[in-house]
Amino acid sequence: MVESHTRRVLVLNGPNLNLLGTREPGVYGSATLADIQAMVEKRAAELGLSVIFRQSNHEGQLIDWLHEARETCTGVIFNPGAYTHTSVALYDAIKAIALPVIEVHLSNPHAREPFRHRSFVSPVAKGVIQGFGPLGYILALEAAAQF
Ligand code: CA2
Repeated sequence: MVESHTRRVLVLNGPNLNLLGTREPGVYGSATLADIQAMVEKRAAELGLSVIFRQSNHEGQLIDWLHEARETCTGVIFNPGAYTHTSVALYDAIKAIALPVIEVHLSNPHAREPFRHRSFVSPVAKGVIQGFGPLGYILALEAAAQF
């Protein structure tokens, strides 16, 4: 169990987000994932939060990290990438860990192709922030600092 004074947030990133800043800047902006990590770590320190920042292209790895967070973290900020729109396994994992998960998207999936309009994560998320680029991660941190 995490002690009450410890606020540790897992910031989890799904498939292809390692490519940020290299392609499709019109959709995802020019910041790299390393840039976002630096922004998040800076704001987290100001908020007194400790942060674990991770990315994987593999669904099972994301699920293993969510399970691990149950023991080590007080909340999760999660950009599940395209798995958002496909993964019953992520839905089950988030439900199982019973931690507040804030779903974040750089773009606004509802302003894009219809296949991005359904999220398997939103029904089990505490809240959703989308369409604000990297700022979304910072807004999610502000929320995570409250629980
Ligand atoms: O807007 C978001 O953050 C998304 O989660 C990004 C996913 C997309 O499948 C979701 O619908 C919305 C895709 C991430 C792909 O990232 C790339 C970055 C650079 C170049 C190509 C892909």
